[in-house]
Amino acid sequence: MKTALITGITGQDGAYLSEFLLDKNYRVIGLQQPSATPNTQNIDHLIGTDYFETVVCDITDSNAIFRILKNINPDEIYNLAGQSHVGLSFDLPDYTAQVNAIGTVRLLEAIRILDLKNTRFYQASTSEIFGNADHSPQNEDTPLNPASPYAAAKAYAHHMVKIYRESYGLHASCGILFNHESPIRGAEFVTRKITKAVVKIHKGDQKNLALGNLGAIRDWGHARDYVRGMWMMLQQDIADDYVLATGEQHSVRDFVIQAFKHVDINIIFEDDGLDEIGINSKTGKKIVTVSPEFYRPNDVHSLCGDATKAENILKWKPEISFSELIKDMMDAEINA
Ligand code: NAP
Ligand code: F7E
Repeated sequence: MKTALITGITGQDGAYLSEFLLDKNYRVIGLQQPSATPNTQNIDHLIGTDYFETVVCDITDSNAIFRILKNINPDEIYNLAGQSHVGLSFDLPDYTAQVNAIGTVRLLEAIRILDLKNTRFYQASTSEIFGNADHSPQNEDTPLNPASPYAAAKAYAHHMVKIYRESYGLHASCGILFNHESPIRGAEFVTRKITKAVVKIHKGDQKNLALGNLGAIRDWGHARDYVRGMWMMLQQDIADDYVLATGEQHSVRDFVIQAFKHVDINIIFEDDGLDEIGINSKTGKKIVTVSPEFYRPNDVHSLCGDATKAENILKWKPEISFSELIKDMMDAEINA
């Protein structure tokens, strides 16, 4: 039986990856941030089941990382721990670097110094490292041009993984993942914020949804497809970096329109910039507004991934479409 160590076990990807690996008969050990009130809602259904356990460890604590890696000597490490909110990284640049950049180096150093020769390492890299790229779609050769403290920290980690792979022969791969969502996406990310609000507005529990940059365009996939790709990367004989993406683009505004359709509300947008509003075409009520509060000091306006390399080498392809993603998120919200 193989042992996988997952950092960021309580997050969206940590939970889906755990389910995926347990199905493949792995023993899964998750690192969980210390907290007086642990945030375990995404993994509560796994706690207490066979071959699943969690260990308390903050990714900023080198000694704890060394001790845990020495004890476990895992076959695979998936480094998913992250301060993952791009907007928040502008307020917390120091902490974001400690977790997203140096946290990765702590793990790489532990593997190297403890001489864990059979341990394979996955790094949660991100499309944000491309920033506002000058060509589209983006692939593994696109120059890095980070536009936020989050992206800069992830770009540093991305480079360090390559440096450890080339300098010390570590089996270490970066998954350059474009946005992926699900019913358990954090509520502070735009897709989940929208699906939650749409259901509340439909039920009459909320009047209005205030958003930021409605014109931002993303390549959104489903987290279930992307965790499968993470695992596939670590099954390769030779470690390498891969883009995982759908190659399809939608704006935040489009996501809003599609989500409201699920509750039979047709929404029409009028005006632009901070004055843009979304109106319920039946009632004439204003249900979407724009607030400067949700704008970032610098935003990535458009991202689109080219996953040809993953398709050719890993035989990975996303199986869940954009409309199925929205349906999954909306159905879960309605049933919650
Ligand atoms: P997420 O839901 O925000 O999960 C992040 C996880 O990291 C949580 O378990 C969190 O713990 C943990 N964490 C945060 N700070 C930590 C620390 N100091 N020590 C230990 N654990 C810490 O993010 P996700 O969507 O699952 O994404 C997983 C990883 O992929 C992240 O690194 C993210 O930056 C990256 N990524 C995500 C996407 C995407 O679209 N989802 C795309 C590309 C890359 P708590 O639950 O206790 O906060
Ligand atoms: O924003 C715009 C916002 O916060 C998407 C993380 O998982 O994916 C994620 O980063 C877009 C941005 O995700 C609101 O300005 C408008 O342009 O959902 P998001 P993100 O920034 O793309 C990447 C790949 C990661 O690696 C990250 O970890 O939507 N937007 N209005 C808004 N965004 C938020 N959060 N809230 C709004 O009200």
